[in-house]
Amino acid sequence: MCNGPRCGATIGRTCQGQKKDLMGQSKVDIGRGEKGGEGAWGVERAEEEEEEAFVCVRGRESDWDNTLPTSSSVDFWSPESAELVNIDIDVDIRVPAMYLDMVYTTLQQSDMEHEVLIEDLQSAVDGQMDNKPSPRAHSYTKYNNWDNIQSWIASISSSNSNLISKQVIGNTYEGRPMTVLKLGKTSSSTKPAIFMDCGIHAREWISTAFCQWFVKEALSTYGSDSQMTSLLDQMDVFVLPVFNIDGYDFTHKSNRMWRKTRSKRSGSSCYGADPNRNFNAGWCTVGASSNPCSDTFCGHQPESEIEVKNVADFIRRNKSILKAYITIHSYSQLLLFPYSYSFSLAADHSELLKVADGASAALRSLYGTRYTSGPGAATIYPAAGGSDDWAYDLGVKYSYTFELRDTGRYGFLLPESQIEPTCEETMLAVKYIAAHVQKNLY
Ligand code: BHK
Ligand code: ZN
Repeated sequence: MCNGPRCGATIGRTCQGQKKDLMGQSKVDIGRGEKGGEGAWGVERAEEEEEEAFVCVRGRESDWDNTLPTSSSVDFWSPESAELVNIDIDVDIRVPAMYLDMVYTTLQQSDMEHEVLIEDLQSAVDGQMDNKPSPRAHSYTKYNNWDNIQSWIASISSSNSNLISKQVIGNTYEGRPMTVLKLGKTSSSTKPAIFMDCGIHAREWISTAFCQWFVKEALSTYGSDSQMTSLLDQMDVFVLPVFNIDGYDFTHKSNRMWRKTRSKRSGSSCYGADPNRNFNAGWCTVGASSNPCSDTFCGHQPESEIEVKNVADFIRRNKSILKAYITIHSYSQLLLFPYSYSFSLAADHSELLKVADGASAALRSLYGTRYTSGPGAATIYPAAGGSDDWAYDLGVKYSYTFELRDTGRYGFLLPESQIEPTCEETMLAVKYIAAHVQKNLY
């Protein structure tokens, strides 16, 4: 119930019975810096369809009363009032529609960074009230949050039990289950297999969208697409839909630009390590940082990140059947293969390059999207501790890192309207690699 001191006259009908819940929603879509970083402020235009349209914002500022003459007209959610605002704390306010222009202008004139949390409070309120388990259902053409992906994992694997099964390979640092989906026609004999993961890096949302798309496509084209049918008849494809679940969840709830895991060790105030620097492949020798606050922190030791250890253990356990390792990142439109930790060419360099070039051509055939293929060190930058190098050195020959769309126009913030074309073209490349693997089992 709305029982705060400001419930009633100044807040109006929108708040009635809703204030606490809306606070929860106000955590969506914010992108703040790390502790001690520059403050962020937020406000923007709301959908002014109704008088009750508001925006909800979050930010930091030290001097509210001086910089925001409208402070008597805005609703402080956190802290509870303008007087309680301090340096370096987050400030959430709700701005009634009629004050939007004024507040927005003030924020711009005083050069305060700001982010909109809820553009249309009324629809957030309406959405909350329709009593569904999740306000935003799973969709293949949207960036689903972890809760929706988790429900999707449960439902897709139970509704297609002839072609799909699931297996928890361990929990994340924060205790979320890491579930691998196994796609393939059930067979009495052991089948060779491909392992694919998405979402090693939390902010690369198109990556995570691709694994869901792949699973859907595999299930829906088995029996009609001859290549998919043959692939799933002869091989199994293990899909880890979200590798770095804690980080992914954090990008939905707190910081859209988070990359690393969310582990924490005493001795540093910073969180997480880069999972793609934490594999035991030339670990931390190049292109990685030993500073826990860095975005490319290699971790305290190889596989210090539980997510990395869980995946490495799974791959080691299945080493004898795994013929290909595919990891999906974004962005840059690259198809990389070993090595990244060294400029040395892989023993299988020419075959890996030939397959990568073929896959890139297949991808390009759909919408003309151009990919560059090559070994990681020479094509992007030398970087040790990557999953593809580690899998390759373990003996998984066909080891590839995709960097999906785009080349920087939107970067990590690729619009949802590009999910479908990106996934469709990427399917062609992945299927090209899979077909080669299938024909060249070793
Ligand atoms: C790929 C493979 C091995 C090492 C590094 C990379 C590049 C990748 C990274 O880990 O820095 C780029 C990236 O996340 C953006 O997706
Ligand atoms: Zn990445």
